[in-house]
Amino acid sequence: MFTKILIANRGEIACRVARTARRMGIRTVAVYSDADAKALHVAQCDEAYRIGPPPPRESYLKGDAIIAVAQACGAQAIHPGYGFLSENEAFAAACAEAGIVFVGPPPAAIAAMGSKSAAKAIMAKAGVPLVPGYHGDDQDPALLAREAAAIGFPVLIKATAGGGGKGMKIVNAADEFAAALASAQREGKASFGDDRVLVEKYLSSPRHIEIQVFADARGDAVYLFERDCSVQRRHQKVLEEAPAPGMTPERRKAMGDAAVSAARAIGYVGAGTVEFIAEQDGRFFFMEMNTRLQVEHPVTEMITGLDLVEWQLRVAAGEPLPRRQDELTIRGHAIEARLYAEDPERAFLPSIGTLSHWRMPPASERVRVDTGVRAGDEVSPYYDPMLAKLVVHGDDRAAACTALLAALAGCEVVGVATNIAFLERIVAHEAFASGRVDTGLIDKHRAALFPAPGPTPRRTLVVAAAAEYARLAANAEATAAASQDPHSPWQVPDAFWNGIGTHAIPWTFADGEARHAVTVRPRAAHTVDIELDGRTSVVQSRARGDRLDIDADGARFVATVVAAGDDRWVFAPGARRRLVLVDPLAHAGEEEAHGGHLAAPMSGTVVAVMVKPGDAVAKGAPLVVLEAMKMEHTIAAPAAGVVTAVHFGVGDRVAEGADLVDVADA
Ligand code: MV4
Repeated sequence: MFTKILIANRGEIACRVARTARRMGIRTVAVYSDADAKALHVAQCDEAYRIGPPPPRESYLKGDAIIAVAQACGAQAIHPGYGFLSENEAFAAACAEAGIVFVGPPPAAIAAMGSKSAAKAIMAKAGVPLVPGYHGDDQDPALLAREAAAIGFPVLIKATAGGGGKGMKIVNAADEFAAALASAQREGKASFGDDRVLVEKYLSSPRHIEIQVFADARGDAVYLFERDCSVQRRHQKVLEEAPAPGMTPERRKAMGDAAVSAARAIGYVGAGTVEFIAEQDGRFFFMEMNTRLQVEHPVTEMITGLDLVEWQLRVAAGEPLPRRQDELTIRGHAIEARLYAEDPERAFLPSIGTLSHWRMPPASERVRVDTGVRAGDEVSPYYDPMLAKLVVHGDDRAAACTALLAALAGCEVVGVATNIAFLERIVAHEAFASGRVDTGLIDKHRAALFPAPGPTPRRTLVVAAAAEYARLAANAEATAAASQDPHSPWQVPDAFWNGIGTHAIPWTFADGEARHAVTVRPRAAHTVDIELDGRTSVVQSRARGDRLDIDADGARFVATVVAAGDDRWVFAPGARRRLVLVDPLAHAGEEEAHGGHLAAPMSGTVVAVMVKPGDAVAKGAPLVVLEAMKMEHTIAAPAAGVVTAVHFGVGDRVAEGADLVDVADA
């Protein structure tokens, strides 16, 4: 076995690989970009080396630099994780050339699966079922149209070099074919520099079922059962589970055998995944093979009790597969939820910022949290916005769903927008709970999954007010403790007696457009009356670390309230909400002065400034263009006026909420 490996990746997967290596007594070497100098994966490895600036092209994709680090520090193998160099044939070959083991398949196996049509030809020969279709070399439009008619509409045109849904066109009838073909060819050319296409029978609501395979260098291969990854949004997986709902032992064996045949057909070694799309009646068809360890491998680990990274390292070191097919069994049910730094309310735009508060549910037999971040970390625009994977296990699917909802409820994130509430809605939705998943689930249930925000729950406001009072009392005590004068009234330690205890304190919390007036009256130490909407609640609260043990009218629960500026993030059972503490004095008079102040809707880089102070602008005129995660966002004038100030220039980085431009009313 290796004594030292280099991990050519970042984030959760680098941390996850390091964990297994450490357990196996293997020393670990991290590489990092300037954006990751203080990242968790760097802290968790035994050694770390800088490889370049933040953009992946200049760091995590620089194979030569990474191989040079491995050679210099004496690492015998490189684990590429997923993404980056993991499916790069040239990198796998360069490792071999440098005398370093690439923890992955042989370069030829990567190459064989790189082209969709070539992969399909290999699979057809190996007897793996394919969607009825044409994947030949002849790209004559008339021939393609005849093939489409022979397959029967609807058909799907796919860019041969494509992936992730790019260059895919559904064609419902013969007279739409020519235009759709031209469009798919243009997209293929633009995205991949390759305008070749294939044509397939279109399945309207398939399921995405993939088989985990493993092969060793002696020619043995096994399958580690299936994962159902049907719940996706724009080809981005959201929830993955194993086993697949409704899978029968016979179909599992048929798909497993087909996947093993696929692996054998290309001389595969290591961890791989064979993707199928499946009809509701159970018929399945080969889609593609991923020649890497996948993001969602933990659900397979949870149901098999195995460590796939350990298997990868053993196979890469020349050992045989640790188990035979007849020694592999499924226990219970596992589900993974991907937590992304993205904003479901803003078209899932990636959200960047500092994780000012970060709490994940505690790990246990049933809950696993794989993450590459910790409180205080910066979520940068350079890399994938996945923050963590929450993986749960239950005796059956219903138990796993329950465990996942509980785990999601324990997630508290402040500093970036996340998809946590969206995940909670999907898992709680009947379509998911019933196991009737397919790739159209999110679109089909859009209304339920993107509800308009409802009224602020009373509990949210009660908790926010109790926390505000606790904060005030704690400040008073801190002031007393810091006072030099032993006779100062501030020395009286009980907030109830030191002045703040004798007044009713009014606070207003904003939730979107709504305003909620709350009055807090101290009654005794740790006990207040909270009046809201004409009703009074008796609330006891005691701080425990950054949490509050609350008893509100006899209901006991634990809550966290995180203050960030005027924002108050409330996390309590059934409540996950941002309120804004409205300070009646702080912004007095501001309304007028900043009437036309325009704030950055997201963090990003200013890529264009169209105006200067003194310019008259019409309503809707573009003022500034921001770029975040390769998407452009134009800030327009909300009303006609005159520009009084421009606070940033082209190339400046701005934080969400920063003043960009001031416009005075015309
Ligand atoms: C399909 C299909 C329906 N019919 N092929 C999307 C990405 C690519 N890897 C394969 N994809 C699909 N191919 C035929 N003949 C539907 C999809 C598809 C899809 C597949 C798996 C998971 C999610 C999906 C979401 C939309 C479309």
